[in-house]
Amino acid sequence: MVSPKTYRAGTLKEALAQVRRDLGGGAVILGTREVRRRRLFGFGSREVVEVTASDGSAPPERPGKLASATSVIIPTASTEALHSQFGERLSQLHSMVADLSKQGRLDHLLPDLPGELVSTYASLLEAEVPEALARRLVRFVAERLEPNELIRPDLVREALCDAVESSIPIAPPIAAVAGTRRVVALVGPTGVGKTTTVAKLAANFKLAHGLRPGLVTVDTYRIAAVEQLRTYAEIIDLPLAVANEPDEMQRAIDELGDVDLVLIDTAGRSPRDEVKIRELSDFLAAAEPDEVHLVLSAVAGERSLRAAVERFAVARADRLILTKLDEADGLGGVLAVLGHADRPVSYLTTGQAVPDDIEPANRARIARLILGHDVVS
Ligand SMILES: Nc1nc2c(ncn2[C@@H]2O[C@H](COP(=O)(O)OP(=O)(O)OP(=O)(O)O)[C@@H](O)[C@H]2O)c(=O)[nH]1
Ligand SMILES: [Mg+2]
Repeated sequence: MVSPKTYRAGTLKEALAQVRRDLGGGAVILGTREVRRRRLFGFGSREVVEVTASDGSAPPERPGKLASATSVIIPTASTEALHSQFGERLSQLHSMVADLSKQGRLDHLLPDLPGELVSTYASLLEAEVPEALARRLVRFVAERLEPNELIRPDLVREALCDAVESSIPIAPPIAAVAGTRRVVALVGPTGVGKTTTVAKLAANFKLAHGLRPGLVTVDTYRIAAVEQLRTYAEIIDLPLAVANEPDEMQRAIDELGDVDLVLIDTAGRSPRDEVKIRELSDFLAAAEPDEVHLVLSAVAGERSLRAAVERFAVARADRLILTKLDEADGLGGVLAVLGHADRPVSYLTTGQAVPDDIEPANRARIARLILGHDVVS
């Protein structure tokens, strides 16, 4: 075993990330503490978190008192592994945390948090949940459960799942019915999967629901974009119309003929490009859509997700579609954004395959994915 190493960072999460980068998923945490570090040239000092860890290849040596407590294995990125390690190690963690708490070593890191929930807190940070939100979630668990229930991993898990679920608003699937024309537009940043999702939705409404969808594209800036949608239209056997200008929009929709569902694919826009987003809004205003879904990639970080939600507000997006769940490592950033986006989630997409890799949003499923209790398959 490599002898224990020390990692310092501004936050516990950053320190744990360093440990994982350096020692891998099997790393054993031997201790955490807050230290004051003198700045260069003596200008004041700042608080940093120090984590002592070993590579976990053999039982840890005894670095003072902490080694008498049991070790903590940092969960790996794999959700299955996270799940099994989390469950197995939880009871061992409690005794370690109880020890640490007795020594007062965690109090300053996590004030007013019961020691039994420190491992839950750490697992949320591992899932990329921002610290403030992770604290709120574990506090919810602490308030929900009696003190003697906190040592029950099943109850903690259930309460945490409830806490996460309560911050995920869900929209019903697209309300298309035979005989009426429902107009639905997809907007969003570049490359998030709008065109692929339009094709998945169209194919499913046609094949599974027996409806007659039609496609409209306003992405006329790139020939390849029109061709991409045309290819799907041909394979699924759907009518396709192109609108080059906002005032061509109604003509394009009418050109589709007698359809139950009009799916409008739009050009990807950088959330920073206000002019192009406004241009897009003009197309949408002309289409008078019944629903506008903002498509967001689960791979994106919290900041860019937030920016997309804010900037696409002018396009009057009223629902969210989360794509690329199969590619995302941690969904904590998504959770943080959902809590503030004020828009419910309508669909999840879980791969490139048309039409299979799409599912209507389900609160429990999203919560389990975020917490690593469920895997995308
Ligand atoms: N892994 C994965 N890839 C996806 C998913 N959805 C779409 N993609 C892929 O993402 C890439 C971009 O998809 P598009 O549908 O062209 O994205 P877009 O938003 O229309 O892109 P622009 O029109 O250029 O803005 C393609 O390679 C898709 O196969 C998904 O759920 N998971
Ligand atoms: Mg596209």
